[in-house]
Amino acid sequence: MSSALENLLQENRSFPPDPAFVRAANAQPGIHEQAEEDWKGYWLDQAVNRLSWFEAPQQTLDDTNAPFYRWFTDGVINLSYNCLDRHLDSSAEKVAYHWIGEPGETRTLTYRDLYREVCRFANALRSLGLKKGDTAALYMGMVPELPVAMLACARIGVIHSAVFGGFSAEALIDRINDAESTVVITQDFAWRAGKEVPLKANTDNAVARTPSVKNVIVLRRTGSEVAMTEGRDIWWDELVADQSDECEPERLMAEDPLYILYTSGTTGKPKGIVHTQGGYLTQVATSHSQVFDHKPDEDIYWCAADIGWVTGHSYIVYGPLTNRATSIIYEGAPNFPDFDRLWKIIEDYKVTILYTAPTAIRSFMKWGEEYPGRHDLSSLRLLGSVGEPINPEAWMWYQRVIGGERCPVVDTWWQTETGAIMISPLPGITSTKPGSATRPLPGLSADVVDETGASVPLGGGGFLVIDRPWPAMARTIHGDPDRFVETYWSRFPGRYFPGDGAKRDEDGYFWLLGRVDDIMLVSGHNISTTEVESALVSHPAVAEAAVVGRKDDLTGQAIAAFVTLRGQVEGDETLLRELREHVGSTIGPIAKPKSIVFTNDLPKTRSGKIMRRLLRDISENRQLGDVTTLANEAVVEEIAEMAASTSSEE
Ligand code: 6R9
Repeated sequence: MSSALENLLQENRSFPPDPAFVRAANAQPGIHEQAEEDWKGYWLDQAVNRLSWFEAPQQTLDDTNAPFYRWFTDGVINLSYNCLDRHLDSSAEKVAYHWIGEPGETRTLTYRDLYREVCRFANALRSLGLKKGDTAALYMGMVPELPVAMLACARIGVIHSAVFGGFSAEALIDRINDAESTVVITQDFAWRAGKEVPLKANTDNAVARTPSVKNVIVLRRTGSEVAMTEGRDIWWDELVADQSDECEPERLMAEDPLYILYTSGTTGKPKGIVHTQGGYLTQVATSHSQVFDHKPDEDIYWCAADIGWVTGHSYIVYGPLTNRATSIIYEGAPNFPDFDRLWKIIEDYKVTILYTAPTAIRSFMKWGEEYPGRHDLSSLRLLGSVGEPINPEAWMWYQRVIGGERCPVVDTWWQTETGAIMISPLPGITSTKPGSATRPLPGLSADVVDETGASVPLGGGGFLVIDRPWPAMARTIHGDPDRFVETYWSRFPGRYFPGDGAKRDEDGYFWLLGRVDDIMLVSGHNISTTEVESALVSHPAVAEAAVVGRKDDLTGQAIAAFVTLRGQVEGDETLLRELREHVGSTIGPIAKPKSIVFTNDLPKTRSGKIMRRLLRDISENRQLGDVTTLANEAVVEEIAEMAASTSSEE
């Protein structure tokens, strides 16, 4: 960015917390200020009070080798103990997970059940020779055995490296080789939208090119036939059959590695983000309690992300179990067998807290209100969002249609690298504004800076930075510490640069503006994709929009928009002109898209983020007229093809 980022979109709606909610909220007014008085002490208090340690830490932050920060270094802990053992006295029969298979079967795992399964599987891993410091790749769908495998690794100090079950064999190969995993834990097939995804066959293809792998453990999920390689492949059920129900948890140092999780961002080889034990669990447990206002004896909590992403690691497995939650895990697609699957689950299980992504919310909007309308959603009391900037219109729809205008909406900004939620409302404290993640959580600090690193005054936009360390921060990139420094710590020395643009309004609220790589430069103005997309989505005909800057002789870059429409709306010349005018009148003539393409779908990463880079390529290689109305099958097909062929991109 050559100058600060334009601040185009003004959003004046504001929702103060409901007094009844405030009275009972876990996080009470004043907590930000209290934490700020001694932020390191605040985090030590959270660590000691929320977690069970074999030896409680005395040390807070060690910054002697910055940016390789360390937290609570003298603490000794085991995360599976924190998630399981310590709940057994009071809550052995409490449900940890209600699991719903895509075809319709269900399972219930109490804390005692989960404890037993984890111990047995941990013993099984030990029986294969795995020990502290080894790495296991987990390539599974949304089955209870995935958290079981993660916790079993954590129990014995094995580092887990989960690879999203939607990834191809290629992506799996890179990740196994980079982490040098010695075992792959997978399943025969996974259910997805009524189809069987061949995880074992993909694993076979991968393992042919991953010399470190000695064993493959295979869970029977669908029961369809798979090839098993003698001496290498072992059925999960046979492996655990003779194992003991007890397994002594390993005493680990707070800074021992817990897991590696790969994120590719926009360019290059995937980065193996390394998280450690004590600091990670401290911040994940704290944020889970504060942001979702989670009450273990009252709530039915549902984070509808995939466990293979960081959101699932932190907010399906480690945070909720540490906080003794009862959670939902649903195996399959949200539109299977019909578009109301999620709403049916919420009604059936009386879910009180729902955490999902803007991309899902925009799909729900596109499918129409009739589907949530078929179900009683009155059990819900809080809604969360994560993964992308949430457009104000999607926020309002979520709040009204799903939340019945009674639930606070928490838009949570964070990353694989941050480990836990960083910027978010606290539902008993913060007045929310649709589209804003509001402000850093207690104990955390962030700023918006220009390219020289100077803080941008309120009302302006620029680069988001996190200007001091936090407990759940990534410790390094596996095998490439130089890249860790280069990617995150070199642009603004001493501060962490997440790669996102942001602005702050006059109240100091943060508005996330997407990846800085996506920012457009039109006639000398830096315009964020998010603001133009939000303006488009605020038109009643539009369900979803992606905009990119494409080369333009006149203006440097011109704004190219790709738009999907709601329900049965057809795109034509009239609508196209209307949309351009709508953007012009919402945020200003400078932001009017030069071209608009109506498509049935947008290319997304496997975690649901729009892949603008692909659209940019498409826009620059095609002669799109100044104003294009085409529902061009060729373009759309190409979008889909290109998206599919880059499946190794996160
Ligand atoms: C948790 C997760 C991280 C990137 C991040 C940002 C985008 C996530 C957001 C958001 C605006 C939010 N992002 N949450 N942007 N508002 N509430 O998504 O991790 O997959 O590593 O992605 O996602 O661009 O930098 P990850």
